[in-house]
Amino acid sequence: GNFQWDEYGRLLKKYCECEQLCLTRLMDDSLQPFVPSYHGVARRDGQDYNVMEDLLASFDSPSIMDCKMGSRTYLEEELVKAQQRPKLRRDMYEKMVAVDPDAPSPEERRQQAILKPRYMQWRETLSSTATLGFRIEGIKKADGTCNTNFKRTKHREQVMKALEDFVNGNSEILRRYRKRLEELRGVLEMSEFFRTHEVVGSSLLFVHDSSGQAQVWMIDFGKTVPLPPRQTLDHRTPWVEGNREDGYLWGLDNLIEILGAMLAS
Ligand code: 4IP
Ligand code: MN
Repeated sequence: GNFQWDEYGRLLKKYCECEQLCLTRLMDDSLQPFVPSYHGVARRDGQDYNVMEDLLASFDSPSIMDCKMGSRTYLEEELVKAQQRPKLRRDMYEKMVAVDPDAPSPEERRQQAILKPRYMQWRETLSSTATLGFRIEGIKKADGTCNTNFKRTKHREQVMKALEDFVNGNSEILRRYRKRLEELRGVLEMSEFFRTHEVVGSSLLFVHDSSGQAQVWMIDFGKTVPLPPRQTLDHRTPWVEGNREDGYLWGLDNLIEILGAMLAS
């Protein structure tokens, strides 16, 4: 797969230059406590890896959730590429019909293929990405159950139900997650890195265990790219093509608000 571990128990993730640049910069940013420590590049059997802290190492049978943040899951440059030289994706067509046989247009059906932005946008509107600015990608619970079947988890109530199940109804864990997310939001609003990068396809990793510790980290920076000099984002303004806004903080606001509503009920 994509991951290995080294002799120190650190995580080896298949090398990506974009991710290397981000992790390197993040080590010198105020966001450092919210990302895995980065330990450089290692080579194994001819393959390069980024070496980072294994965030699960200090947990005892952890429960884990991956939330993909933002209102857009593909880079603007991928949109430009798809316009300049369209590449038909049969694999994405197949993933689409597996979820909804009626989703392809007549033309897509004839081609048995679709463009990547079209697939990504379809995934965004099917899930909560377009309406809430984040989506649950997967949950693995301490009891070993694993669920990646959240492609149609779209509405606030569905998200709440999934979160409730993730914490087994434990409101103390929910409270700790909310506190950590509020801290993260405060740091994001001040971070130089965050202000100057388009953050797409990045996730928040939620981890808790029966000892009661509950943590959240930012992970996956394969599509987090620096903006041109002097350009900045607020991460809340709605995206229109060209403004490069990613909706990350808008999604985090919604997620925090949802946790608050769950705690109030
Ligand atoms: C996947 O779709 C995810 O969106 C991937 O994003 C994306 O990788 C894949 O694009 C796309 O097929 P499903 O989740 O519906 O399977 P992530 O890596 O964040 O999970 P990219 O390359 O955009 O990061 P392709 O082009 O790699 O297939
Ligand atoms: Mn991811």
